[in-house]
Amino acid sequence: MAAQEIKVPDIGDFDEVEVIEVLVSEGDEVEEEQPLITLESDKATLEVPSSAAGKITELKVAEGDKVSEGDVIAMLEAADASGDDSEDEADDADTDEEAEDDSSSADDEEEADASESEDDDDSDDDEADEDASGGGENVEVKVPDIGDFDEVEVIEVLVAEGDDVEEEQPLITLESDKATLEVPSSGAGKITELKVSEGDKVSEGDVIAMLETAGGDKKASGGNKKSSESKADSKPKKDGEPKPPKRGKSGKDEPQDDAPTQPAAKAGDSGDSSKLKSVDEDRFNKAHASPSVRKYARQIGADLGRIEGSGRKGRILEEDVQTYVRKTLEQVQGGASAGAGSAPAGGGGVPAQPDIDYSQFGEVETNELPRIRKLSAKAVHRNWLLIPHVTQFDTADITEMEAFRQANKEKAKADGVKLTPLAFMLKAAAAALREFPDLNSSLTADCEHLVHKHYVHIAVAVDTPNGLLMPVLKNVDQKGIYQIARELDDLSGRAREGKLKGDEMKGACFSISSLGGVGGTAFTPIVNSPEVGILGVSKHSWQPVWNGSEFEPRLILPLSLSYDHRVIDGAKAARITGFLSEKLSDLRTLLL
Ligand code: CAO
Repeated sequence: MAAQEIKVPDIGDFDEVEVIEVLVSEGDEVEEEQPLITLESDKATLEVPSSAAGKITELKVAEGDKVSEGDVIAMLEAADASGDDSEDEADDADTDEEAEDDSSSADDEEEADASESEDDDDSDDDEADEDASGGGENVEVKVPDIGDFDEVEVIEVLVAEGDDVEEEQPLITLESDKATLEVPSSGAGKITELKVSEGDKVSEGDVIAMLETAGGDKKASGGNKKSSESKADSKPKKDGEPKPPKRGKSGKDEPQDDAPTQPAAKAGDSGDSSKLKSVDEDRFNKAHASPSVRKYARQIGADLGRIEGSGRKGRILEEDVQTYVRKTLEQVQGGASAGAGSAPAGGGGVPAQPDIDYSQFGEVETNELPRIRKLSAKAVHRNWLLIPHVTQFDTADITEMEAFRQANKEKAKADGVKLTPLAFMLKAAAAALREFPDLNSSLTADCEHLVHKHYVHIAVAVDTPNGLLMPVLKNVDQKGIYQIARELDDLSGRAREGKLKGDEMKGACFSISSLGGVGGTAFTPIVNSPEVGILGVSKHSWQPVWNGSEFEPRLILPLSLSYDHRVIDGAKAARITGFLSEKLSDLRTLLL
C-alpha cells in the first residue's frame, strides 16, 4: 500500500508561511479532514486538513518551519487504499496540474492586484496624512487572496458592530473543504459595519466589514494589502512569544487576567503544546475548532477534547470554551462563593457527576427537589469539601438525667412544655461552648484569624417534609431547661410548618443534630461552616456497665462530635466530649 503525499494547498499569496502547530505525530491514525498542521502568516491562520483517512507514516515538517504551496507536509497511508495506486497517482497528477494552472492564473491576478493596491496605497497615504491630525477613517476590510478557495463559507463571525478590535484580531472564520482559516483585522479601530454573517459565501476581495481606524493610525488605513505590508515589520509573533489572547466580541474577556487556576494547564501556556501535559493532546488536536478557538483554549489551559461544540457540525465555539471553564471552576470551588465567610477553595478538580439515563435500566420518575433541599445540598457539599472533618465519639451515662426527665415530663406537659432529652443536650453544649472558647469560634475567610464569640447561639437540625432546617436558639447559656425546651418545641414546630423567619436561622455558633428519636448508634455529622463543631446525638440504650463490683444497667447516650480540625485538635475534641459526657451524667453540674 503506497503512501500518499499531503501537500500544502493553494493558500493564495501566502509564501513561506510558518508552521505554528503540528497537530499529529507519526503513526497517528487520522480521519479525513482532520487538521494536521496550523499555519500562520501575517494575514491569516489556517489549518491544513488530511486529504483522506489513514495513518501518518512520516511527518515532513516541524513547528517553526516555513512552507509554501505544494510543499509536502506528511506521508499518509490511506485507510481504504485498494491497492490500485495508479488511479491515485493519476488523480494526484491531475490535481497537481490543476494546482499549477490555478497558481499561474493566481499569479496573474496577483500582479494585477499588486498594481491596484499600489494605487490604493497612494490614495490611502494621502488620506492618512490628512488623518494624522486626529480622527480615524472608515476602511473596507476585505477577504485576502485565499488561493483556489472560491465561495467559501463564513462559519463564524467573531466580532459585532461597534466592537473595538486590534490589528490582526480575527474577524471571521472561513471553512472550505480544504482548510479553515481566519481573516484578521487589517488594523486597529472600531467595526462600524459588518457585511457578512454566518452561512454567507465569500471570495477573495469581498468586503467583510467596515473599520473605522484608530485616529492617526496610518498603518491601519489601507485595508488588507497595505496593512499586511506594515505588519511585516511589526509582526508580533515569534517562537515562544505568543500573541495575547484578545478575542473578538466587545467587552469580552482577556483570559490571562482571569484565567482559571485549576483546569489543565496554566494561563500563559499559549501555543506551547509541551506545557499542556494534563490535556489529552490527541483528543485536543482532533477537536473540531477554528485555529483561534484552538489557540484560545491552549492559552487558558482548557482541554478542547472535553468540550462539546454548539456550533454547526459540532464545531467548538469560543463560548463553549468559556462555558466549560466556568463550569469547571464552579465544580472546583464548590459552593464556596455562596458561603460568606467560608474558607478559600482548596482546589483539586472534582469530576462532574455523570448524567445517566436511568430509564435504560427500568421505569423511572424524575421530580424536582424542593428549594430547601437544593440549598442545603449546596451547603453540605461546600462544607464537606472545605472543612477537614474529624469525628470524636463518646458516650454519656444519662440514667439520672432520664429519671429526672421522666419524673418531670407530665408536669412539664401540663405547663405546655415538651421536655425531651434534647433540651438537656442544648444546656450541656452551651456549657461546653463557654468552657472551650475555640469551640465557639469561626475562622476568618483568609484562615489566619479566629473570631471568638461571647454569645452562645445553637442551631438544631429539624427534619421537615421539605428537608432539613436549622433554627437557632439564642443565648442558650442564659436559659433554664424549661425555657430551652419551650423554645425548641416552638422553633421545631414552626420549622415543620414552614413558618420560620429568615433571622431565626442565622447566627449559630454550634449545631446539634439529634437522631435519638429515630435510631442508630453513631454517625458523622457535617460541620456547618463557619461554625467549627456539630454534636450528633444517637439513640440511647440500656447497657451493662461495670461499677467496680458488678455490672449495673445504665442508660447510655452515644455522642458524635464532628469538628473542624483546622481549629480544634484531637485532644481538645476528646476533652470536649468528655466534658459533655460529665455534664449529662451528673445533672447537678448541668443545672448549676
Ligand atoms: N435516644 C432515645 N430516645 C430519644 C432520644 C435519644 N437520644 N432523643 C429523643 N428521644 C425520644 C424523645 O424522648 C421522644 O420520646 P418521648 O416522647 O417518650 O419523650 C421521642 O424520641 C421523640 O422526640 P422528638 O423528636 O419529638 O423531640 P426531640 O427533642 O428529641 O427532637 C427534633 C426534636 C426537632 C430534633 C427532632 O424532631 C428532629 O427533627 N430530629 C431529626 C434531626 C435530623 O434529621 N438530624 C439529622 C440531620 S443530618 O446531620
